[in-house]
Amino acid sequence: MHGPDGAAPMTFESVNLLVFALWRTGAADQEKGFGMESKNDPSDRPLDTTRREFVQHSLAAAGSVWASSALPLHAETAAPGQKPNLIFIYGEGHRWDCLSIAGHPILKTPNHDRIGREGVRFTNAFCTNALCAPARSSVLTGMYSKSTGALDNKEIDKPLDVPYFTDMLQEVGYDIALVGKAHCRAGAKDRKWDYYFGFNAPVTNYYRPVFAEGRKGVVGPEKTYQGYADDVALDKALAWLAEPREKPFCLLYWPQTPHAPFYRDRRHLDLYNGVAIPKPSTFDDDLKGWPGKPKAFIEAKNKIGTLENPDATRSLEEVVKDYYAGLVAVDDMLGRLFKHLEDKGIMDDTAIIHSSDHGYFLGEFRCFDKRLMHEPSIRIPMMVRYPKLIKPGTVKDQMVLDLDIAPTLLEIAGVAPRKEMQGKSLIPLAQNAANMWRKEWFYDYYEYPGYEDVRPHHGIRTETHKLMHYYTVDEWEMYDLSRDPEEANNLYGKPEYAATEKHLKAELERLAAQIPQRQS
Ligand SMILES: [Ca+2]
Repeated sequence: MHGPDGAAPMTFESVNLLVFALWRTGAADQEKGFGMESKNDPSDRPLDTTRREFVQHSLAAAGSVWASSALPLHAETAAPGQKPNLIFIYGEGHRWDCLSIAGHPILKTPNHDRIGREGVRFTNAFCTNALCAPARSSVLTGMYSKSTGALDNKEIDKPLDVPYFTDMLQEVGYDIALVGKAHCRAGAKDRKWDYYFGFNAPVTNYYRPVFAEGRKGVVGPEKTYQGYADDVALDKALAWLAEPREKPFCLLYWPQTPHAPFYRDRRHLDLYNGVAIPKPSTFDDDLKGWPGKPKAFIEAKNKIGTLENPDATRSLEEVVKDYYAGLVAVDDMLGRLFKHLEDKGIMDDTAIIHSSDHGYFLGEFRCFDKRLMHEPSIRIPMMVRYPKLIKPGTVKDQMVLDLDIAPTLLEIAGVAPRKEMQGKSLIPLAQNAANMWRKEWFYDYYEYPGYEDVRPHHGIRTETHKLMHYYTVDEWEMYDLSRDPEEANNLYGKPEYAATEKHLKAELERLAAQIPQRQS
């Protein structure tokens, strides 16, 4: 099956998108009296396209992942002054399971939990490139690394000439701010933020942090501050929020904690003393030579206790406890942020989304950090609280991506996504109104050689399986996640799984070919 240009093959993803689009068209018809029952339909709002245009858009885009948000469904529907405020809390390497609402046995994260308890929590959320700078570029643009050209943590002083969703919000009257760890192309300082307080590095000094501050697109020199880095940033964010304004705001609060080197806030120096830290079942796989793992995995310099690494992960207990304590510090900060919103009486007028740039290995296969396509590295939290659109306590298990964040925030603001965006708004899914959703998705990682020497790889993740290819050395990993969620048993090359392997390889090739490659 081919798209109208005769070039790009129709894939599961694009078929899903097409059906998704046609379903939305049905919703449009309902408004016009064409029938099709759809209660609680998120599309029960003015639409700016006719059914004919809709189908044309859908067909034109069907052969490409560019189609993801190709449909101008919600071109500015809200009148000025009625738009909700938006807060995007973007955790740093925050694992999906490190929330008490996700059942964590040790961590207490009541403020994070509140977002999910009073909103929606997506239990299968993923990043598409588990590395700081490319992930941050992807959430700002709603596009894969391959399409933004921001592939790795290198060349981060280079501007990213793709519109951010925040640029689009600003165009329709939002005050926009980025506060905390930027660490993306140009540090995002090339944008005309109404307020900017950030740094463009993996991490700043935890106790004497260095930030640059700016207004209306003019950013001043870096200055050193006293205090725990993200507390300093939050103070600045709260001061900005407290300023009188007529316009709605969009605040990106992006803490750096708990990024290595894992320095804790003073009040958490003795947290977890005497607490036993569970050891992952695969922690001792190194002693057995990492059974089934390819050389590309084994040779990556991301193992706890390796001397080469300056981030000083000396023991499992140390790295895990410091990481947890960092997340507790962030949780405290969210409490302060929410109190501010409540004191101002705007908590329910503000849509709050929480996610993370990537996950984090905490001793699985003796690894720390991220980059690899294994579950601890790619799974992230994803929660949205906005009671005007989302029923409290909603839990969804469909696979959602970091690419979905930009279209989601745009939809809440009533702004049409760019057609180049490759994610989908999560709002229909949260409202149980998305009867089709992705069943598979593409992952890619590029940075090599470099820090940790994780070889480039890409892969496909379905609801039950994963196939990874380290394509520069032609090594593979394949897992049946439904039976082996810890990815301990590499099935690649085993004759009894040949059919699965063949199918996943074909699907991976098709997904990879769909995503436009930007020459950066
Ligand atoms: Ca990161």
